[in-house]
Amino acid sequence: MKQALAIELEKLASFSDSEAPAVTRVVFSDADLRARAWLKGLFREAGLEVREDAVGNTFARWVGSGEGVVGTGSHIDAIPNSGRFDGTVGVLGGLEAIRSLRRAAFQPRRSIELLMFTSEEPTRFGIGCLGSRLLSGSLDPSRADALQDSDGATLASVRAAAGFSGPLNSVQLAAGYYSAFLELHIEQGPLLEKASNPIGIVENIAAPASLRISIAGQGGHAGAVLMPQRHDAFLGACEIALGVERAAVGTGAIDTVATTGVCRVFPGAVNSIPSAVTMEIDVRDIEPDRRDKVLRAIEECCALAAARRGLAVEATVLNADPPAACDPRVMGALEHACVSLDLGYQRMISRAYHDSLFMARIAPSAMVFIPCKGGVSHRPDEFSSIEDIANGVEVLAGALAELAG
Ligand code: HGY
Ligand code: MN
Ligand code: MN
Repeated sequence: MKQALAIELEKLASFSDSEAPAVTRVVFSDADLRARAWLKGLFREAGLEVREDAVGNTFARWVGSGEGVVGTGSHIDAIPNSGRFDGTVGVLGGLEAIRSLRRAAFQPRRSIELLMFTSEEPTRFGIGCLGSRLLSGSLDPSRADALQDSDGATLASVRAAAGFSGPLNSVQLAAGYYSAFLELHIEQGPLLEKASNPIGIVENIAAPASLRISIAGQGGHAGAVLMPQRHDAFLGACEIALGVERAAVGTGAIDTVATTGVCRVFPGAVNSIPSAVTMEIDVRDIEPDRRDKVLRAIEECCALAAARRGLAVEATVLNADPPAACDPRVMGALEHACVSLDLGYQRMISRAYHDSLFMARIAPSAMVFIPCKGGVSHRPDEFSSIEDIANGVEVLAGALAELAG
């Protein structure tokens, strides 16, 4: 199993818009569509019934003998210049868990359905988990279709060009569609490796929020405009970025994090004073009230920078989601699998968000983590060993068998 899975992970990493070992696979890019086509072939080869919804969420079902469906899955889109294991371990690992149960002649009473979610990463449309938000009824379909990428192309036009048509309001799943949902994912943090535990069982998923900040200044000639006359949009952005850090550190809680991950300067010429800047800011905490305090502090910082520098600053909260609690019964199934496999595990929180954050709104859900080297993720040197991945697959298979049996 290990060798075949390692080869498949390698092949999936080859569908990328950056040089190996980095992976870039933005939703509905050509690399993404080629990866999807290849994976659907694997799903069919494994004897699964494949369907796609109007936003490209892909479902591969092993039909059970009775009622009910247990879901598992993750995403394959990858942020620019990132790694090959984030998300993909949950899709290819989920497929391998199903194949291993079929090889063992297991007969599921409930169907087992593997999902590949559309656009877990916020890269193209600014909001993460687009596919699972729509599946769980957490995002208004018309607002989703109107979301634009940095070229001004809407989700509606991009998904249609990728072959996904149909109304987005057909995506939401009926209540109770899944009796349980599980996601296998790399930890994207250092705790499992530090504790030498091969498995993490996630109890809570942190509450993510993101803002878009638009700053308009005056611009002008870098030589002719004297310093007292300037309204430099980039210097406003610098004040705001440092304010973001101050607000997060200022809560005094180690669980509060904030990042200015995007800062686009216009016109971007060395001899032209920046006239406009767009920033995207990511704020997270396991306590939503504390996170919202940081959002408010950032908005105050924007108003101050605007007043101090004679800028127009607009802050838009793109999303501010509640955290998710994982389900005790589903976590129990993961624990039972660890015990029967004699694998050490620990319960933990996920500081990264995942599609499970939204699946937990419509199904009893839990996540199983495996270690990643040095806790590194969202970087080309992201790495999980095939032994660790195989452990995660075996725990997932055991839990699926319990929940679907
Ligand atoms: O940003 C996250 O937490 C996830 O990796 N998209
Ligand atoms: Mn990610
Ligand atoms: Mn991920």
